[in-house]
Amino acid sequence: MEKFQANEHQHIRYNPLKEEWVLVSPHRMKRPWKGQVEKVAEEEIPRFSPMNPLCPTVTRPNGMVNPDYKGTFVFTNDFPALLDEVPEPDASDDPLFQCRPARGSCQVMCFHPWSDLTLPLFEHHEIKAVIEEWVKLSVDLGSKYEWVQIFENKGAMMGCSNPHPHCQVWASSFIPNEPAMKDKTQKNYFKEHGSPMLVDYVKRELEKKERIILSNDHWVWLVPYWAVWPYETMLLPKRHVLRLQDLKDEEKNSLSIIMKQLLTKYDNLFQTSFPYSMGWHGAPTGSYLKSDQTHWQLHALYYPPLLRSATVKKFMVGYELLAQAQRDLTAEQAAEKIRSQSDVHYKLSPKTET
Ligand code: H2U
Repeated sequence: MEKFQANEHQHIRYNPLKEEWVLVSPHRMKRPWKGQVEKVAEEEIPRFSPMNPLCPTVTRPNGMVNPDYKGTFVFTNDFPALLDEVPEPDASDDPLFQCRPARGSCQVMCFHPWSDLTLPLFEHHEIKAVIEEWVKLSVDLGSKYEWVQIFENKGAMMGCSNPHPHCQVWASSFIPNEPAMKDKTQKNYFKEHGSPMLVDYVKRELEKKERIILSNDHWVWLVPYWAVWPYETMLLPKRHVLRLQDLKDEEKNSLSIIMKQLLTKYDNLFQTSFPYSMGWHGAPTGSYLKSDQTHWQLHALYYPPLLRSATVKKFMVGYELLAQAQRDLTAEQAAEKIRSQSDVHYKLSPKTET
């Protein structure tokens, strides 16, 4: 029998953060990737439109007028999923009908006044301004709520309703499922090993060098060993950092640099404005600010849906919905493909300007 090779033979991999397995079937990738890209005609987005409720000076449908903002702009979501003051249900511990009160606040954050600009085409100082605003929201909302979820849905494919560069922040009185599971697993790992799981993980990945896409003095961008989406990645600090607000100024500067490189490579992969859902996970806030959260490590997650081209996406259906996630391309192959992309954005590359 042939010797096992991870890039050839099927196997299952474990995600210690979520206690989940993923089926990897690289033999289905027999056909070598020829790098062909199906280009899609990119929609012309006006820099300003009086009809776009995220643009400066526009009156939103609820009658509120946006300021003539020049950098970032944050406002309370006009259609929030979480409100702060609402009647509360009685807590129920019936094992089949458990219920708890939920309070919260939803914010929308515009990254820039221009609708036709995406993050990889921002200047570094403009990305840094976005990072500073994330820190501010994390501090302000975190003083009141147990969890502050910063997330960006980019592209119509991810259900984003508006091309204007923006993200959302939902803060809640409860820790949602994903971070709650990560809290448990990181706590257990810390108890057993005496060090934070993701700090150890980054050290091991830096030694192995199989899934690293980019790294700089302070940050590592990699495809996690247990990635589920074809081009799923994680962005982690090299130092042990609990929350966004704990980042030093030089770490925020180098985050803006690696984010620009990361998003440029993503866009170059299929020569399209790469759709994704991204977000930050760090130690919980609110009442947790007073307790020891050493087991946590700050990290960002990027979940892009694309599989083979600007139009062919991966569907999490069938086996994935009913059994467990499955992928063909290995995490190592995905890392190699992203790594090999140019650091010059395809829209700025002389080749594509003809
Ligand atoms: P998405 O594109 O990720 O859906 O984010 C846009 C958010 O902006 C969305 O949650 C809010 C929507 O509720 N919004 C307002 O609060 N006011 C508006 O006038 C338009 C959109």
